[in-house]
Amino acid sequence: MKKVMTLGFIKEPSRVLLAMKKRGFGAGRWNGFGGKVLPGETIEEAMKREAFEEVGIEIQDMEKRGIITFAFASEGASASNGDILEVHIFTIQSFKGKLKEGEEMKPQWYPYDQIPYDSMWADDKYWLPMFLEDKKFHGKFTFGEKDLIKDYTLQVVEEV
Ligand code: UAN
Repeated sequence: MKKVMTLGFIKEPSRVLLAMKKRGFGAGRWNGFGGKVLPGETIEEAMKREAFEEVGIEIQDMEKRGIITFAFASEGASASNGDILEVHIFTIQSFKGKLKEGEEMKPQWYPYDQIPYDSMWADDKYWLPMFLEDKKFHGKFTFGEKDLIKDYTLQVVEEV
């Protein structure tokens, strides 16, 4: 089944906000914040809702920077066999409110040269550097057993 998801990062000139996922799919990994788009919601509405629920901020300005499709080929992978996740990745350029830790996410700033790639999804080390350089991109990653990448494609694009 295909699930459409959002993933947002707040980026400053030398640091980026990551969040530790405390429960559910991807728990124990640093990532952006976000989640599933609900029926009747636009992707942007879902990004705003998740930002408020997970780290307590009200997004005022954001821009889509990437779309990555994840396929899970093996039953040993984290999602069910055959699942496709289409993740829309946003940079959050301005927001209101104070960042807070919630039940699902613990936010923390990381300097660009100290990103904890070993505690993130295996794909992040491929596309997050592009994101931090303000590139736009499309990608597709296939995961096999133990959440290892079996193959991938990743391109810089003019328009997301
Ligand atoms: O960065 C990610 N990598 C990510 N963010 C949300 N989801 C569901 C993600 N999945 C992966 N790799 C499978």
